[in-house]
Amino acid sequence: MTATSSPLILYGVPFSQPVRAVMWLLLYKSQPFEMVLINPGSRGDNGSRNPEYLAKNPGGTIPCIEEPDENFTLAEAHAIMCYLCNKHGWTDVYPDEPKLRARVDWYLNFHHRNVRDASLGLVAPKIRKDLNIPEAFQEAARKTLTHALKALEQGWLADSRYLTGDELTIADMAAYVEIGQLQPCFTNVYDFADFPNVSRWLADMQAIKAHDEVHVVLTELGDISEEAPDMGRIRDANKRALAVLKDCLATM
Ligand SMILES: N[C@@H](CCC(=O)N[C@@H](CS)C(=O)NCC(=O)O)C(=O)O
Repeated sequence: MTATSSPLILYGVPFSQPVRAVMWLLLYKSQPFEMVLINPGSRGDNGSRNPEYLAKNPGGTIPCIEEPDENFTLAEAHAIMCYLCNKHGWTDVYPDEPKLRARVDWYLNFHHRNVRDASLGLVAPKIRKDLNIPEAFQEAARKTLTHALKALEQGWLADSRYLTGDELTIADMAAYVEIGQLQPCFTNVYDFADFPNVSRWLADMQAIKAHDEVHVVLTELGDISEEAPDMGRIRDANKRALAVLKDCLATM
């Protein structure tokens, strides 16, 4: 008799951008996993600030993964994606040639406090009213995002199809979950007219395997540009996304 192994656990909610990046990699590679709902910022049961979760990820953020059979947990979306690629040998999306890999790592480091500010400046103020993000912070984050998009437009995406070359990598997934959420087909909170290369890349990314499954939460939530959604709408969008994910995992 062979012992059955427990699947990888991904903690988080589909609305979280870094959680979506990890979900996308796993679905793209058809890697089975189980998603366990953890609410960001909550101290309650299933909250990311609950002591039980803090024992797994002292930083109290989602995503976090756990390999129960190996007694291993890991947080930070980019660390998780690199680990999974290293573990499974997914060199198509995380090349092992040193200079190609370095370009992916370059983007993954650049992402924080640059592209990541898309959420702080444009999405969180509408979705997380409880955080009371000051207008000055929002404005600074919007400026940071626009500066980062200029770097993508004039640098990363000026001469190549994807961020680090002509092949898709985890850098593209990490970037798209932030930038892509702003598009008119989702939250509709940013005008990309000044960024033709970024717009072309956004369209290309929509055709990547598992894009639609990963973004169900945003399709469900819809346009938030005029009116901030209430908690019920956000909860329903997350629920629907989890149901679609469950179906998707069942057919893998
Ligand atoms: N650098 C982290 C950021 C994770 C992050 O900010 N997650 C948010 C949800 S999108 C979170 O867990 N917030 C809850 C909190 O900080 O209390 C990563 O990439 O994993």
